[in-house]
Amino acid sequence: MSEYYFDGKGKAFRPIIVALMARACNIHHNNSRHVQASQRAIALIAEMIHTASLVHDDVIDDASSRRGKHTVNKIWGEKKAVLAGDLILSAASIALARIGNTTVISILTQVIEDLVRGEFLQLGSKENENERFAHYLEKTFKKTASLIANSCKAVSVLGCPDPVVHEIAYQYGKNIGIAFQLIDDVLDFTSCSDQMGKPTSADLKLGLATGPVLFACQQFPEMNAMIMRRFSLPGDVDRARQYVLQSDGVQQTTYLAQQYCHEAVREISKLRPSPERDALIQLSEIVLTRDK
Ligand code: GRG
Repeated sequence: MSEYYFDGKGKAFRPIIVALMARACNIHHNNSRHVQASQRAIALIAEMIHTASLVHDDVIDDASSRRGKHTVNKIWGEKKAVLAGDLILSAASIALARIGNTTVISILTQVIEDLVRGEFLQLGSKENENERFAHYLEKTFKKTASLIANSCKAVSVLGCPDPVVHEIAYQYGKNIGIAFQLIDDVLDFTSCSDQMGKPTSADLKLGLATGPVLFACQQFPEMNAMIMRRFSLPGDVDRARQYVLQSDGVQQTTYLAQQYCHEAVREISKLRPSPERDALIQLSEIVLTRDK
């Protein structure tokens, strides 16, 4: 059950970023093979934490499909899915402890707290319209960007003693992570289930108002009541979807993601030139143009 998602079918977005960031930082310092092996372990640990959170997320959302196949909870039931997620997280913790660096341990355990707090933020909603967007961005950071930001920071800490480099790595990961989630929220409206490997309009069905809805609501204030009742009345999901598609919500969310990507590029450009730094710049383009 724990091995089920390690089938090479995920995008491996996090380990790719982490491996590139490690090499981009290593340009600033001469590193041993031992350090490089520890950085590689961080890339694996990041994907393991991600996978554990997907398994648990699917239990919370009662999801039936992911990556074009049945979820762990759908096949083996909720109890075993929770334990399978725990087992993946345990394996990640053991691998993290083996690296033997307490700074890196605290950086990556912060991610686990953020993931759980992000999930709690998603369970709640803000009644005050002005607080909604800040709440959404905080949830987005905690659920998605923290893992990328802190894994980037961890490899920079292992690879180079300069705190300026650590901050660049963190800021790149944070900005690219927020952009990644904003586009994820756009794709929930614009992509089809076959492409995504999971049902679309899933967020509305879960009662969630993401970027496209929050922007659409500025144009169509009548959406407010639907947001407040978490799209729970019959027809709410379809109506909200129509409002979003008639509004500029998708374009505005994409524009916001572009701003975060620009910021990520501005940060990473402070590192010394390297092919890996260029790849990280290119990756910001891929985040914006991806369709799954
Ligand atoms: C067990 C660590 C742990 C956490 C529990 C359930 C929970 C708290 C957190 C959920 C976090 C979560 C699932 C965030 C969504 C992040 C996201 C954008 C997932 C999709 O990532 P992709 O597109 O997926 O990179 P692939 O399938 O390519 O790996």
